[in-house]
Amino acid sequence: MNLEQTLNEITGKMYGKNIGACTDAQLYNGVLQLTKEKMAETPAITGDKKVYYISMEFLIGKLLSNNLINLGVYEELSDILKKNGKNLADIEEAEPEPSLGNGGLGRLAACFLDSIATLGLPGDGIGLNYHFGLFKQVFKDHLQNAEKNDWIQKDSWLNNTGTKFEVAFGDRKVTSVLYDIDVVGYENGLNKLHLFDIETVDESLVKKGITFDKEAIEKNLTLFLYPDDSDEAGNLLRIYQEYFMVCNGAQLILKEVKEKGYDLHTLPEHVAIQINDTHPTMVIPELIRILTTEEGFTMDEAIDVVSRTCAYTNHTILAEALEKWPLAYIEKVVPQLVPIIKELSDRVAKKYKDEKVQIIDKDKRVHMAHIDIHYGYSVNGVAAIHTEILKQSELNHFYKIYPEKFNNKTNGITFRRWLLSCNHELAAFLTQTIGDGYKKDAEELQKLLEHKDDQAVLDAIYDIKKTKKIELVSYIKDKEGVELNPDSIFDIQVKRLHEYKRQQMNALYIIHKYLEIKGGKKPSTPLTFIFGAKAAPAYVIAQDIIHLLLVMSDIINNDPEVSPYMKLVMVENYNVSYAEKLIPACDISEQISLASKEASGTGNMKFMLNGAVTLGTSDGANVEIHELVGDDNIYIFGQDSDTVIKHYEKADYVSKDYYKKSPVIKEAVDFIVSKEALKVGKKENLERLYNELLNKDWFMTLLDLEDYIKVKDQAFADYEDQQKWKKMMLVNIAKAGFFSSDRTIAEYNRDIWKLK
Ligand code: CR6
Repeated sequence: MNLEQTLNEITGKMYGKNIGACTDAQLYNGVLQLTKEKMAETPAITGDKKVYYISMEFLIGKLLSNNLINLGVYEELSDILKKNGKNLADIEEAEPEPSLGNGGLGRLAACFLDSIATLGLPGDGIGLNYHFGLFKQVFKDHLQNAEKNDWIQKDSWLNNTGTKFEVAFGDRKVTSVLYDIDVVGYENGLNKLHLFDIETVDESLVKKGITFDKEAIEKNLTLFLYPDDSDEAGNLLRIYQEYFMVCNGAQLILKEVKEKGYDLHTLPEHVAIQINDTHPTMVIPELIRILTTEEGFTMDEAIDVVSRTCAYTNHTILAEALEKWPLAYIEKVVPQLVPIIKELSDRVAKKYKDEKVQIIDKDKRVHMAHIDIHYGYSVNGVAAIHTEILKQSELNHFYKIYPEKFNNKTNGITFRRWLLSCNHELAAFLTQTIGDGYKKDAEELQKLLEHKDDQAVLDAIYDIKKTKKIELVSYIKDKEGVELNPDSIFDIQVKRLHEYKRQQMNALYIIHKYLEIKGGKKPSTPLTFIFGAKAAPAYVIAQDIIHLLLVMSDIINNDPEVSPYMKLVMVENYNVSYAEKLIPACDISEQISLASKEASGTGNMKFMLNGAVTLGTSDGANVEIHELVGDDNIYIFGQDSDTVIKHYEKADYVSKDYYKKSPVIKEAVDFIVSKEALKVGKKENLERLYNELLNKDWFMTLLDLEDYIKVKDQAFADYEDQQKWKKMMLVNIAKAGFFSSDRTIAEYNRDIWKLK
């Protein structure tokens, strides 16, 4: 049976209709079924040794388009649907986006699974199946509201495996259920994403917005990703979730190893466990617990075997994100781990006197990262500069003990999703120009450099950008009700909202531009500023920044004197699907974190690959982008990380000094609490933000603001020179190959996992 006949048979059985008679939603279900059948026929990737990537988040995004591409049937199916009067893009719209991640770390995990399978390496993900995942963002009265994100439908990518495990907590025993999502490599075999759920989960527990009874663990355990942890109950719930994940993960791993007939003493020869940030750290003491209590290992043996199996990736130097759980909390949730954690801590204390490397500190808090570093065999950062900062300052005390454990793995992105799927036009054009070798070997994108002076190629790249801008304009009109001008410059900042990422600095630039236009100085090409960001519900200042952006968009877009020259839109509920529409349409990619604070960033790579030019600080992977494209194809501004780290060490940064010194800064900051802003916005939020900037400004917005304005103005001026801009676009695309997650995963495998 050919693909068309099979699909007709499926829709016939499901709805009693042929393809042409189905609605898009029905067809989505039909194509889902078809794709799942195709995947089930794909051979599993096997081998002597397997990697397990354990992560609290897997921000996988919609899967249909990617799976079809990886299975090699996207074009064929698209044609079949067209023949039947249907459009694959419309059908993709019907897919709900899984809500299993938050930001870069979760998206990275998803890109990695794609690359692991694409490289033909045996490797599965282990995580949780959150029913409402990360909240859905809704704007009301210029404020963010959080609602539950009900993404799981009757038919979905989740397959109930029937596998169940018992998980014992201090105060209760629960049973898990394992759901799997198939992960198919690009023209390669099949791995799995294992998502554990709790048998007794109860969605009806959620009452208003995202509030629920935090103590009803049996019912709430897998409802939300990162439930509010501003109180003790929230913290405990996080520990319940983390232990639930690793206890299930450890049981699954050991079961698979035993089924293959391997002796558990040889675990490191057959298994590598990559610990994605500190959340899965308890897998270390949990494995030790199982091996010593159930498998007859001595403590020394268990510690040795586990330490040679587990590897840790650090994703941040922000202290708030490096978990330190009070021992008393762990005692309450998983008392059985406490003796093991104490044993691990005692062994360290005996060997090393330095307080900075202890596992349990004087205040009886357990430093999760310290467990990973002492009892794992590899510690990696996620971009060159980030790893250097870990070695030289953040984790220097550990680096001195274990220099051989430290290594860098600069992040990457899967080109299947971030080029082939989200930008069919560019992918097709690249294939036509340089052949399709780049699809398997991303470095082949460099062949594009041979066309640097080829006018037809330069024009085509520019035209594709225009096409994607027009598509985005219509999408945004539909979704947000704002009319944008596709002939304007699209300047985009999309990422989680956090002060270190400095959306507030971009907002101050926008205020500055607005005031300039009001004063009669008009930009020669109109400007469009686009933001997308969710703020953690308990993060007050981040909410205030969203408020300011929404207030400014109201003021700017409704001012007939200003709106022909500039527009501002903050898109609602920014997620992976939105990113796939925004990134191909971007001219200028905003990567403006305070130097030293963004471990890597991965959005920066996605924008570059799609022909946007980066405006950024010397931070994270921006540094490597800069090295690759050279000074002429990027806009770098602001203080470097050494300077910033010194300011932190000496605590000598005073934002008010910058405010007083610079009339431009003062004018922009004062506008936040001006009559005009207060007429539209809320006094409480705007004043709080104003005070924060003047009196705290932990992430040094005002330090870099003037340079930011100068360099950004230069970028806008350069855009006028179309020829110059087209060449910059071309160089950025051509140099993006390094950021393929296939390269990253090949390095993880070469240096850390060592799978065949
Ligand atoms: N927020 C880093 O901040 C990095 C990703 C993936 C982050 C970001 O720079 O690109 O991880 N860190 O490595 C954490 O989530 C802790 C992120 O996503």
